[in-house]
Amino acid sequence: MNVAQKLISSHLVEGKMNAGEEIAISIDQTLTQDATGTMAYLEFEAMGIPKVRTRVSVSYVDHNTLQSGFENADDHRFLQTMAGKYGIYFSRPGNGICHQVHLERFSKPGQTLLGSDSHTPNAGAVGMLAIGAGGLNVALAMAGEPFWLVMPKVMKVILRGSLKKGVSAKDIILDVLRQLTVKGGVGKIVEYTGEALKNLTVPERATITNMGAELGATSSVFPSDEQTLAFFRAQGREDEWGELRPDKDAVYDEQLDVDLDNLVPLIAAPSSPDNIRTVREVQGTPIKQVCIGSCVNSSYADLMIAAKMMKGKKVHPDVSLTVSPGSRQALQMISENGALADLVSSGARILESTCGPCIGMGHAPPTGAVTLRTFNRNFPGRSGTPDDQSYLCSPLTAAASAVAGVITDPGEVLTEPIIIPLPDKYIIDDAMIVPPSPEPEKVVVERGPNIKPFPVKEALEESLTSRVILKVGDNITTDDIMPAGAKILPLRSNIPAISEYVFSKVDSEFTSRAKASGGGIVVGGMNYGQGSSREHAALAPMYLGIKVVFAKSFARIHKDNLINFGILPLTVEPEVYDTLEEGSEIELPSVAKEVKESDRITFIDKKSGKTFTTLHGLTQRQREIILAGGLLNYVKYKA
Ligand code: MIC
Ligand code: SF4
Repeated sequence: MNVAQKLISSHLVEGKMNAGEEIAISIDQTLTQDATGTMAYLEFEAMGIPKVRTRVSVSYVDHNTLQSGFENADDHRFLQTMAGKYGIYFSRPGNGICHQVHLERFSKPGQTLLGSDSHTPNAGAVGMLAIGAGGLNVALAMAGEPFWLVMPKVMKVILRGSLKKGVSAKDIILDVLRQLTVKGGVGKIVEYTGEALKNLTVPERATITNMGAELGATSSVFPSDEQTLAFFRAQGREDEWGELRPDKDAVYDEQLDVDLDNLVPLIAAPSSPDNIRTVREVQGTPIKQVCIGSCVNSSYADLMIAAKMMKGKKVHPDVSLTVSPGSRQALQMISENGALADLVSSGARILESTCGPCIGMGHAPPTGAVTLRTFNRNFPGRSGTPDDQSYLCSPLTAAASAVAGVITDPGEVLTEPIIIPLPDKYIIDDAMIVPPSPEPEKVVVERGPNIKPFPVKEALEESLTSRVILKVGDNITTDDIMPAGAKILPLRSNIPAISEYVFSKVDSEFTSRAKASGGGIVVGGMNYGQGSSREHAALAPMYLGIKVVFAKSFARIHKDNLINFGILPLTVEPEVYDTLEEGSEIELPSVAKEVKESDRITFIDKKSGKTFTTLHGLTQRQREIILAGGLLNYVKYKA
């Protein structure tokens, strides 16, 4: 078996490990972050279970920390008191980004992790099976339920050779994205092997597994080997380490090669993570902003690289450089060894250890400006500036460019490679992680006025007639469906309020149209709903009465979220997509019966009078969820 198969088989509770078949796996650990966590805990609370049934569950606060009003502060209190009451560790605001802290302090080879954030596969760097999912799935996992997924194919990525001057782990994953695109990982686990692994540290591996989310992959994983042991030793967690390697004769479904010897610095140009160029191709482009940080490149080593590059130099006067450390540990390390002073004296603006500019929580770039980010997503407008020109690159490229004021190939300015060895010992201080309360019965959950109950849907109607109120193209992201940023993110625990912003960046009239017509249908292209795991991108449309989404194909997490909230995701052929128009009235004459009994759904375009049928592709369990009107109803019904 390969590593992915070993992880799945040791957690398999239902189904067979044949690619494409539905399976259920037991979940050892969960993580949530504040932006998805408030909903997830409200959902968990509704299940009436006194204590989480996982080995470890952690609630992080890292997305919403601006506290420009009472909303975020209320959410933080809610999350902390919920954690205390239900047996969950609480990582306080300021302690770091969930994926970075989880890797440092909680990850464990051989275990499974389900997180309500799409970059949860970050922890695959230590040989965990780490998967991103909607908050409701995570809530169920906390309640001890298994997680259902379609058994993925396993793709082997062989890393050969070694990294050269100016090239780093970020360039490896950018090369994989170049080869596979943002759709190339759908239905797959990407497993890394090859001789280059012996020199790749865990934080470097995490950069690679983290951005597997951008491939659309179910997860990404490395074996647990000597490098993993060195990391656990340095984290003072040697006893948590365990070995996990593929068998010598392990079989894989697909294979891809990356030759590190020939790799050059790469960059994702606006506005998709797979729009890959060499840095040289865009070298000399003037920039106005450089942001170093986010869950993909904010480790101690990443910050050290930036500090070494900036030492004795100044940020170019036209550039604003922000640095957001991934964790308090990383920040403590660079403050104690003096590297922070080098960054400060270079003119870097040091931000909190949070997601910050990655999710548009402050530091939006100027109008039309080029912003260079070590982040993982450059979807249009995500930075907070509607016409942003956002590029993704490594900390090496970012720092070299911050000094030059133009996009710069770090290989050309460095005289020798910068190598940051794994420290023998990280600073270990878990003071900002609050353990569950020893007296949970005494904890009172605090709920401010921003925290509203979540809406629930009725069972699926026998027949449906509704209008197409929006038609969009390929690769629509959940940032398009339910934007984030400093204005909207604080409303994550208030569905009525946040639903005012559904598709607001794509079509400012969407919500009013949905309300006027009592709901509607959305038509999308390929890879509909890529990106974030935010269930709000399904929950808020459900609140507005969206009943069906037709698309050429769906991204995994979003499709699950639609089903979880009773919205029927129907895949249609390109010819059918072409005939569906905004304003078309669509009838699904016997939708409930067909979901129940047939593998096809019939629908009629009332304008043209044409009748279509499409395979719904739902598993038995998904059918029952849709019929019940969503996963919560289904679980109640089962109970
Ligand atoms: C993101 O990177 O888009 C987020 C914000 O971390 C999301 C989660 C969310 O929307 O709260 C994700 O990646 O799942
Ligand atoms: Fe936070 Fe950005 Fe990572 Fe999402 S991608 S978890 S917003 S740092």
